[in-house]
Amino acid sequence: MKKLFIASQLIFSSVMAQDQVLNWTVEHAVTKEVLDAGTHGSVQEILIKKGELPDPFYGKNEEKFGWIENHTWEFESTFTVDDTSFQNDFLELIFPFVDVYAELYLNDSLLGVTQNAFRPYRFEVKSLLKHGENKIRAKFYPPVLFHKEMYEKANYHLPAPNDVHEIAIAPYTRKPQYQFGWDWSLRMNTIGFMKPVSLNASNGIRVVNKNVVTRSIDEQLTATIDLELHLIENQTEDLIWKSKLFGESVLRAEKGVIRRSETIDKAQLWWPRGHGDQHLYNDEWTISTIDGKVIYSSDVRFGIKQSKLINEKDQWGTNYEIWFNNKPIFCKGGDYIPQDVFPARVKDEDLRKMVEQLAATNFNMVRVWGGGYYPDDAFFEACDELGIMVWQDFMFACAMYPGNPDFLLNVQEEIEYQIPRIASHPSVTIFNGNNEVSVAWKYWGFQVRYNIYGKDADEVQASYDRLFKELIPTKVNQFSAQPYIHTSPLSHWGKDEFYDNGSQHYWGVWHGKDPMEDFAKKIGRFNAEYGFQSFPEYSTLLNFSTKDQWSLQSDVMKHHQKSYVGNLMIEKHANLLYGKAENFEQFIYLSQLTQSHAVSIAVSGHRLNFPRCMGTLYWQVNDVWSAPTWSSIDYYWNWKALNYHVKKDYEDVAILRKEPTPNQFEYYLISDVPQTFTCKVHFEIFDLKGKKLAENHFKKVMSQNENMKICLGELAGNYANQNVVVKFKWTTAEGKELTRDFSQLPIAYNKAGNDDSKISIHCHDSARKEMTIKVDVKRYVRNFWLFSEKAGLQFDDNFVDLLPGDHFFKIKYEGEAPSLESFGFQHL
Ligand code: BMA
Repeated sequence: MKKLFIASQLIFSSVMAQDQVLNWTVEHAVTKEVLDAGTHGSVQEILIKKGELPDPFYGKNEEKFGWIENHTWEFESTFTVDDTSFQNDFLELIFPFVDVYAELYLNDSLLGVTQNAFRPYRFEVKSLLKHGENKIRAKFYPPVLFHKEMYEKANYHLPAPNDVHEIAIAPYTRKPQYQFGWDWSLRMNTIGFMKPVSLNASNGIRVVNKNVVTRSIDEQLTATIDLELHLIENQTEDLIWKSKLFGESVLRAEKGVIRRSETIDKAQLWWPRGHGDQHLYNDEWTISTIDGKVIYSSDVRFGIKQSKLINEKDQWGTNYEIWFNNKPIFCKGGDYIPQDVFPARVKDEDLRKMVEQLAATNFNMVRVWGGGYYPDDAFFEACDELGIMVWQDFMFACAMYPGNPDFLLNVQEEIEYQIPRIASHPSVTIFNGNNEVSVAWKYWGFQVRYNIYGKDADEVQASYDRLFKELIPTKVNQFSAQPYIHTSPLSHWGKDEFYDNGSQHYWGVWHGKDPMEDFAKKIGRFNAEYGFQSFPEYSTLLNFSTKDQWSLQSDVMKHHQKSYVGNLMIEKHANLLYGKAENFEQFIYLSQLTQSHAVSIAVSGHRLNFPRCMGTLYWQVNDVWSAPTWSSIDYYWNWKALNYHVKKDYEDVAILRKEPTPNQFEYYLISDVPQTFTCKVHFEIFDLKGKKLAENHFKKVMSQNENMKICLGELAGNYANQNVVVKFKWTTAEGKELTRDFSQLPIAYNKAGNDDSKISIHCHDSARKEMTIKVDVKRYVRNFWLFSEKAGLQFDDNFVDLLPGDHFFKIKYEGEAPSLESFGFQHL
């Protein structure tokens, strides 16, 4: 018998006190060696660990991994079941995340074939288990092998433009679509168990999901809620359900769900951050048989809230508004993709850290994009605690999907598990059927490219309707009270009228030929994607390249750029804004400034366009590997310029700037918060030598979603559009003071100036792992970027404009302290 672990959710009153986590071996498909495979992790990771394959992120090593998909791989585990375990009602093998086609055999009997990485597989195996030693075998068929025959015989191939294999079968396969290749990801089609497999013992009932659904909240704040337990098999006996909050009730399951409806007076509601508290109720549930035997018990945390989507005709076109507890909310955030190309490497603490970073960036919403996988509970729990609304896509992206009965049944089983699990979190705000599938079919030339016409085209369209307009919404309604929309975006980019209707993914600059300024002008009603690529910082580059490869022409840099548009698009816009870079290091820095500029002008355009525009989510928050992409936080947790700047653009009470024509600056005070409060604004104007030229202050009563133009011309005489620095200080509704500096210089000003800036360690608290770096600048510098060879440092601020004098950067670090020599800087 291999290692024993206590599973986190111990099934109550099992005779077998501990659930067993299985340890695996895998037979090398070519050499036939038997390799240790641990509790979980892909074949690819096992071969890396063994030393047979190198780090796939490095250089062009990705190319060394393709052969793995041409073989079947066999895993095996031997485990012991003792006699007492057989006294339990159920002995169950639970496979939470099998990637993906695997024939499973227990003691040589076929248990089943797993066909979906997005749902757990559970097999009740008591009758198949032996007293003593047992053996389980899993034979994995990579998707390409599994579908090859069907693919070769098919009349037409479903469009899957991101799948880089010649046998492009991503849409037929229920596993993370980005692993087939994406424009920000290498292809890494993992094979194996992405989470530990365990043998669990339980008695009486087997619970799959526990869920609390808010059905209504009236004006007196009386809420009606449903408490639900989803069971594997229906239970026809009466059961006693004890709840710490709601007392005892005798109930029976119907269609596999035990449900009780309750009311809460004076409910304390859950609100997104910035709009109220994130109240969470804690309950304890116990289920017993009528003669008092406890068969299940669990702690339950839930929130009371209602969200809805309003998507109706209005004066501008068709709106797209998220309402929370009956109030419209302006949504600010970004699109989240998986945190690694290897899902088995992502731990709960990584998910939590990510959500903490979103909160630190002043997000109130995150969109879980449909080409990845459904996040674990730890992600949603952190969103519940930190007040981040979740827009949850179903896992379909940028391809056309089958609609035959087998495929629909496969998806049905996936979503019957995922909908109640995900919707039980109060932070979850809206479900969306897919990413860009509808616009892809209409506008991406699929019919011509994949030769799909007539009856075939009708079939593709009918499959879309069955999946996204029938099956998924029916299940969302059955298992949740969440709003649902079949796709995002509802409107394509391109024609002027598109921007007036529904959700928008604005790709006119990156995928079209629009000028950069259009980010500020082409504003959808809800902007669920828009963005621009940049390169990650030097320490990240060094993780995949050597300095002699630091050029856009090197094979390694080309290999890491997965967008068909290529690195030239970054170079083109960086050159237009800042002029040609002097060297590659400067180009990296300018690429980040260009990206940040693009998103920043979009965000102020979007926020100031309220109420016509009700949301802004930039593409993309994070990365699955180290490469130039649209991310604002790189694979090693380094914030790019974009993340520092968007944090300021997303403040609930913010000062934003517009530049309607070059070198003409307009400042706005804007507030999203529900409180009406008096905002005190103070500003100072300096020349570039640091001499104060003017200052002034004013008070303004701000109500929710109000914005006010700050007329510098009136308040500060003729400095309005001069080459000066404007420093603002203002108060939030809680009385906190915020600051933001703006420079009114041409954007590329001073790029080639002399550099006599100096940095030194000002203080260092090694116990708290905090350090302050002093930066002494002799002349006015812009976008001063302090960086380090050590990855993942948290700077209080960065990419800031500095007047001559001393400035201080506060840094938090993990592990070893960075040395002074590890730091460097860039500025304009
Ligand atoms: C949208 C996204 C992603 C893609 C991005 C950049 O289509 O949904 O599929 O990575 O644009 O091209």
